[in-house]
Amino acid sequence: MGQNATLDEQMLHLKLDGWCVVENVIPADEVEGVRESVLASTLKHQRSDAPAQIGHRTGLINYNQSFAPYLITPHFLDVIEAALGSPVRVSFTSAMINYSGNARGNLHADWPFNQHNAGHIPAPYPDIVAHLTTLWMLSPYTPENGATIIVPGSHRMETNPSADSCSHDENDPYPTETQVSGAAGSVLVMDSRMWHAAGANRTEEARVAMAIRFAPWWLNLNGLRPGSGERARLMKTTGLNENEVEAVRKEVYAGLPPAVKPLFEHWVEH
Ligand SMILES: O=C(O)CCC(=O)C(=O)O
Repeated sequence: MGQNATLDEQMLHLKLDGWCVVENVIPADEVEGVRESVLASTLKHQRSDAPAQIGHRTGLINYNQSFAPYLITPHFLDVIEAALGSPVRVSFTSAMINYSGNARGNLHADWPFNQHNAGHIPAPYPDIVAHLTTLWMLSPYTPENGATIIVPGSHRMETNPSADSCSHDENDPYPTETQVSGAAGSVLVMDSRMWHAAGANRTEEARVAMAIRFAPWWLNLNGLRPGSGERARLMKTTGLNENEVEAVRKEVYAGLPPAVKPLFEHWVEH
């Protein structure tokens, strides 16, 4: 489903199946520049605790702003706002470099539905769209290089493999799973409840991608803020760990295009 799919068609796909692909969010002649820039920043600021065979940088916006103008590509942002209501917030910006030989990941749903996180909506959770995961294909996504595995329709389950109550083992493939291929510059938009996993990279090339997640204005993100009292209390009461999303540095925020700023305003450092 591409740039020419109507918003209604994309929303139906997202509601019924839990995902859609928005094409040409980054134009074909600009995506290589963004890929090389994100790759360089990730290599420079690589998280030391990233899993083997994966280059990872959370809080990417602090290290690289080359992708920022594309967050407001109209035919992309329209989908996000139609699903979550307006105004929306960016909750996570992460770079993910899946190197040659990277193994298949485990099937999971994302924050705030992943039951391994301190901040999670307990399963069984309600059937509402509360968070979107968008995976930006900076390399073309193919079955060979590890295109994301999804289980269409699984967002309408009230649980996921991270929950003790779920009978499906997170390491087992699911019979109806499929991989989402796409051209570089396309974005896979998923309901964060949807069961998904990284595919195995059986090529010689790295698969370069970003995970940019979006929240509606009403979702509490404070548990992700390093040093916040709410985060400390959540981790203490659940005994679980939580992702950390570093605040957007003031000078980074000041340099963002004016129309992009509202997406990050809630997370600027105090
Ligand atoms: O790398 C992928 O294809 C999947 C990434 C993923 O599972 C995630 O960001 O939650």
